[in-house]
Amino acid sequence: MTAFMHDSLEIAFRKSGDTPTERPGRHVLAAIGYGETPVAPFVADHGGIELELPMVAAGDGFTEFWTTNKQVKAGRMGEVWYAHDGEHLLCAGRIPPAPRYADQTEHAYLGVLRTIRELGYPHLNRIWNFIGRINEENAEGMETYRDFCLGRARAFERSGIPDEKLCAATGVGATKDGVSFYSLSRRENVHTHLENPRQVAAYRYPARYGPKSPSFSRATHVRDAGHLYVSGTASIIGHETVHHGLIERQCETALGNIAQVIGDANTARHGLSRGYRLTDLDLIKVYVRHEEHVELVRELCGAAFSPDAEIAFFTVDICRSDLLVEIEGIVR
Ligand code: 3EB
Repeated sequence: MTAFMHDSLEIAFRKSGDTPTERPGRHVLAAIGYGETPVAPFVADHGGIELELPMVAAGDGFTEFWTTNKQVKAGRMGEVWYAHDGEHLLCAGRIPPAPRYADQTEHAYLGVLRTIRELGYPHLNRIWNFIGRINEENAEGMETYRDFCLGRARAFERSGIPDEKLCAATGVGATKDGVSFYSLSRRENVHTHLENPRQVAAYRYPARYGPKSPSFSRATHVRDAGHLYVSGTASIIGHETVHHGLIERQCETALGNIAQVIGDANTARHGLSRGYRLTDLDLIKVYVRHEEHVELVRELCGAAFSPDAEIAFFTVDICRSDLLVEIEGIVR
């Protein structure tokens, strides 16, 4: 149940209710519940931060534990909660249910970008976003995902972060209204952000997908740790959704897109010293729009990934209403 990330940072999926086994010399950076009810971040008794994402139905939850071998400091800067260990910084926040999200998303992201700068961990590895009612319209008739993308893009623009510095991300639905997010960043700039030659960069998607494009790269490689964080990946070729209504084909296309991003040719193109295969991925999350597709997706993923990989499945909406499945993971 445990995945060692490198000497210092470790991420593990655990069943809800399991308390983290106290191991000498390990400190909790964050305990992130993938549960039923949203809980905004707070500093917990273990000294790290805790939050709960509304991502599952009754009883199926789990907790993602982030631990480190260094002392952790946790606190709050404005609306952003953080925990850091001298090398890694985890930030988290929650936007409560609202009639529109652009302004509050911009504010929340500006808060994250300020926090990573001021605490001295300005280089982002990875961001996760969980967006309630993601495919529903806001008070102005704009789809919530597009509304969210608008605020996020404005925050990166206002902070002067160019597209080439955008990191890997996930943007998916949630089971309750409101937006929850968390990020991981580092003190050192040891990052390479990867694109997929089969896909248009998300930050260059044409305007028909929304007033501002999604702000993320397809994967982020962290040189010293040797980790590769793979973004949420779906059945998109170029900028278009392919295989409308066909779950098996969409799942295979998403897996193919990941294989392409992490494979020898693409990693070499980005200057990395080696490439990876689907069987190198771990800490995998699979988001499936329809409950009745989960069994088939579980089979396809079971065949594609290593039998030793941690894989969690969620039934939530995906950012485009024609997408049926999205898959992410980490190579370590
Ligand atoms: C895509 O490729 C599918 O908005 O942060 C994947 C990963 C997707 C991250 C985000 C969206 C996001 O466009 C959707």
